[in-house]
Amino acid sequence: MSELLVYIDGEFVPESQAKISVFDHGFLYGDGVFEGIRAYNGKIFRFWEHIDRLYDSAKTINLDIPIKKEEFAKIIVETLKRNNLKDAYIRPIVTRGVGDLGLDPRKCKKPTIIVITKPWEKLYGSLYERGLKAVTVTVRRNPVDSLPPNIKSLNYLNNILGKIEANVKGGDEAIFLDVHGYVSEGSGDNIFIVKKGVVITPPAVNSLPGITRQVVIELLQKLKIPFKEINIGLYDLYTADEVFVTGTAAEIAPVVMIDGRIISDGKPGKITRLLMEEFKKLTETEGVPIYE
Ligand code: PXG
Repeated sequence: MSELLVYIDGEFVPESQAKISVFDHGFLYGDGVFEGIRAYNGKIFRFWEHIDRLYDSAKTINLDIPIKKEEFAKIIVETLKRNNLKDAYIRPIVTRGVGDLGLDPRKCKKPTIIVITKPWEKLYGSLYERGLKAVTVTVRRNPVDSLPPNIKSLNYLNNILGKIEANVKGGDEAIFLDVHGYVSEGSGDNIFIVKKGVVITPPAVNSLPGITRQVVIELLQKLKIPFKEINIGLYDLYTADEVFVTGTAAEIAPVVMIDGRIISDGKPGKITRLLMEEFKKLTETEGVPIYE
């Protein structure tokens, strides 16, 4: 079988040869931004929302992506086409580019643009039926006035530290609190709770403004399910009727235990399951076609 191709700075190269310089500041300092996008059955889900967020992340770190959004989108579509993919995970990356060993970004003359595409494999396997066990972690989500957690940056050490702690504690996913003790998000997903028929998620101030999160909010409006965006604490998590996490990779995944507390009856909740079904329908109908 021939290798998949990766786009790097204007060229499509086989995966085994897809390499960047050791002087690239994306590698040296995690100085760059990325996205995680899905294509379902030949259609790219919420494509422009992801492109917009990529450019917003870049703007926040003062990284000027040297091509227009439309051109970037074309490169992504072309990468999928060359790899003959219909169901895919898409990873666009823009780094500060090649510089010297100093961290000054002014030494980096040209951002590096990379697009990796892979056939899709489900993230949590059987956990969609059984539900995830989550644990809160002692490491706090980056504060907004430090490294804003709203940026999808290549600097994911904060998330990885949380994930390591979850692994040690035997959790399927880490739940971060912010520096004030409010619930922030998972290591790679946003979090929702359901209490007395109301769906609640924290405002995306101390977390990534997830695109799946936004899709869920739209679904709640369509289904006329009451929804609130307010800060929540540990008490709200433990006493919720339902908890679920959302993300491009995770989609919507039920959480049935947090820090050893069983959520409700320990089974994925009714509203969670309804949202999972409705989300699936959307991914089957919406999206920007790859092959016209
Ligand atoms: N919060 C964080 C910190 C994320 O990284 C989400 C929320 C969900 O956002 P979207 O837009 O996807 O609904 C993410 C995205 C992984 C992995 O391996 C996950 C993400 C990125 C890269 C890898 O689980 N998540």
